[in-house]
Amino acid sequence: MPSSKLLIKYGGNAMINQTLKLQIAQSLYRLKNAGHEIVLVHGGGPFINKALEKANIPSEFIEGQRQTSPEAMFEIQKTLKGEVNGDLVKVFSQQGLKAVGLSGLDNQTVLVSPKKLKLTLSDGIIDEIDLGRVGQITSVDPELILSLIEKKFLPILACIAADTEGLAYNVNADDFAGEVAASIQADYYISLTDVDGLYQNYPDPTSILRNISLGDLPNLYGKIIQGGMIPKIQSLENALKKGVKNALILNGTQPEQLLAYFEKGSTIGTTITH
Ligand code: X2W
Repeated sequence: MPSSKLLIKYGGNAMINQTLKLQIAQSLYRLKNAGHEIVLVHGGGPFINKALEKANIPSEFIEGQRQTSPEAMFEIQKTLKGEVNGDLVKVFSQQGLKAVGLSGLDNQTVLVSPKKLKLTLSDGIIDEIDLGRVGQITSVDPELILSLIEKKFLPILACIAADTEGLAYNVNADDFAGEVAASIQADYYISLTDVDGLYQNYPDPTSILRNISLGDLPNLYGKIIQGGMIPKIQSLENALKKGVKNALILNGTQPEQLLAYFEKGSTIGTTITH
């Protein structure tokens, strides 16, 4: 496969195990040596849950977005940047990956405004929910990321961004990854999930859809795209519409899938193209 610009979204259960993290780093090392340019965006939902619990801060998700008070934001920033990003940079650097830890705050790479969520209630009334410090991305400046990958660094971005005043906001990692993938015009936006792809009939492995097109997606929501997959696929769809060439769902708990797909050209995961 010719070398490509890869944006990889890493989060959820694929992150909580140190062995998996090490295997991902080793796979990325091989891909980078083969000439691919790699940018990693990470979440860390399970780590945030633990940190908020420890700090006795209640937390609730509304439509896949964590309602975030200023106190919660303080803990989230410490967890994502100080703990999760710091550890990824350490593990990846030890594998020779020239890892650089960043967030959307660096060079104002990602700017946000407060996210407004409108819910239609059963009686048809539209309610606007205040999510607190949850950011809706308004712009991404790709310059810093592009200059790093050009010099063979591997930027690792935590999904935190600020408004124009510098106030920090929590951004859903899938939303963040999709917008960054679009801004750098990635050849592949790879979402490392906990499953092997998009199933027509979960968990029958023969029912995984291997190739679908952007135009197929509207008919699949609510049918085979359900629950936690909805925001992930919406983020892939958004990125494709903004110029990303391919979107790919792989299983992050099976790190060998990255090499199987990009080195061996194996038919695995689900690829979404234009
Ligand atoms: C997410 C950010 C982390 C994330 C949160 O607070 O959990 C919002 O919901 P995963 O591991 O990719 O789920 N932010 C606004 O998305 O992490």
